[in-house]
Amino acid sequence: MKLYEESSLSAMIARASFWKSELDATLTQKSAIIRGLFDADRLRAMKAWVYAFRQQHGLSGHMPYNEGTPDHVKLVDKPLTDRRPTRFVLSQFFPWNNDSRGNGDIGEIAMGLMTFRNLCSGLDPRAGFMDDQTFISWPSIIQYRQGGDFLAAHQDDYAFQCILILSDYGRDFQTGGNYYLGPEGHRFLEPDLQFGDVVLLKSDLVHGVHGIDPHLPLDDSAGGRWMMFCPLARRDSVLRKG
Ligand SMILES: O=C(O)CCC(=O)C(=O)O
Ligand SMILES: [Fe+2]
Repeated sequence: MKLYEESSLSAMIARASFWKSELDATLTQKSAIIRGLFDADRLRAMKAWVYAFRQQHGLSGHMPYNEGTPDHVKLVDKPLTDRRPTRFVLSQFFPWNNDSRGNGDIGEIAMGLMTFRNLCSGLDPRAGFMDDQTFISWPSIIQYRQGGDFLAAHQDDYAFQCILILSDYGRDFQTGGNYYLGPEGHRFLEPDLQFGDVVLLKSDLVHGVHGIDPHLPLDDSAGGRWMMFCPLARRDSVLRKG
């Protein structure tokens, strides 16, 4: 793990070629953490907004993704026999709902992170934005609830993953959290993470999330482990007509 303390995402975006080579060198075998980019109260307000959205709308079933899909929250629960076993609550906010949803800051925060991720991955800065015909990317907020929500070890498809941490190990939950498999084997990353950190992981680094407080009952509280990221996917593989 390599820690960078930075106070401005736009300053980092302005020096994207420096950050690209710095991260290319760092991320081959370990993760990077960028600390200090966001005001904690701003992030807490965003998290509270997402939780309130879920209390108001409830959990939806699976729905096809297209440019009419509403913002929604769903339980993702895939058994150990699945290709990517996991269990968590996923809230998704799509760029085509920007005008109507009034969800304040999510789009703004996500756009900065997406731009930084794109530039450091060697992609067009607007890759995944609404006007990109090839890729689509959208803010997704995950809550791993107490009672054992988890994500099995996996690799991702795209350049690197950029995860905004929205909970505190030791306060919001006591056990579990992010790990990766480095050259020396298993590396439990979560104790090094703080609320507001941005974690960068190269997509071919094997990583996952150990079960969150599995000794506690599953509940509907706002506790547990929270993070935001923006999946980057090919439009034609995600968006379906109808
Ligand atoms: O929650 C995390 O720290 C990791 C999430 C992750 O790896 C993913 O969504 O692909
Ligand atoms: Fe991942």
